[in-house]
Amino acid sequence: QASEWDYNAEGDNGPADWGKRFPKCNDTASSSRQSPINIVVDNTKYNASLPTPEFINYDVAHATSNLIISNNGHTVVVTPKYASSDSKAQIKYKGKTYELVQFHFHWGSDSKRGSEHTIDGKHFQVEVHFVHYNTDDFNNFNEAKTEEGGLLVYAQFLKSFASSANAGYQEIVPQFEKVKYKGNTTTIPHFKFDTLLSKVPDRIYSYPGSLTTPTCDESVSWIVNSQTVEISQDQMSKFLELKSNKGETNEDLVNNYRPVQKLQQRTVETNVP
Ligand code: SG7
Ligand code: ZN
Repeated sequence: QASEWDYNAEGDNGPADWGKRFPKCNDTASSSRQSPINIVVDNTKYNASLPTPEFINYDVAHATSNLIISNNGHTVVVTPKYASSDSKAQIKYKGKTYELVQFHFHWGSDSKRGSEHTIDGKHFQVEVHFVHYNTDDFNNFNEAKTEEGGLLVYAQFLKSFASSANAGYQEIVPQFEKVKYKGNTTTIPHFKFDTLLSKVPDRIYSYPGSLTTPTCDESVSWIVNSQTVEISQDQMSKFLELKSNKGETNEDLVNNYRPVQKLQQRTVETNVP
């Protein structure tokens, strides 16, 4: 099927072939700015005036709002559905305001893989993406998604290490069994999203990039938090029960990360010397 793509290196629809049907996914032009990338810490540039992202309403749990969790076959996406009077979660960064539209996960079958970004070649087992669009310059996510400066994605690495469950992720992960198959959806109560993040301010990496799935639009300002959050092995095991299809065959939804792309002419900035 022409619109299909997957993470399978062996087939014809895997990351190395995305560019054939989705030309923006090619990383070969010197001007290209594809994501994810490997962050080489020694090559990052300290910028003393790089602002710390400011999280707005990440500490609010709306009593009347729900979150929709769905399995789209590529990941599990969590989407806030706000009541009109609710204050929306936002990030302020470099003078622009970005509204959170959804967050989702990339993960691996073991601790040596799973994250999309790598730091000095090292993967983490899970990377969470908090996807925001620029509400100062665009009317909605779809208008912003193809445009330079349109999106901001904040990346948080997770590792399964702790023996006790992470309370923030415990709001979500036990619900995975209700969205085991592609197309499954459920709702849960709104909770405070700051419980999903390592505390800020901290060392961040900031660089211009793209969406990491087709159509790979080069519209994303990436902020990668260097600090990891620990979840329990039991919580990690819930990721590994998810399926990428509707249940007719047994296809695990796992290793849903794009390989790192060429840095080309870009510089990764950091806020800590
Ligand atoms: C995941 O990553 C989903 C996509 C998302 C894509 O496959 O979260 O979103 C939905 C609603 O399915 O695509 C346009 C978009 O947000 C790429 O996002 S990412 O670059 O942060 N990984
Ligand atoms: Zn993502």
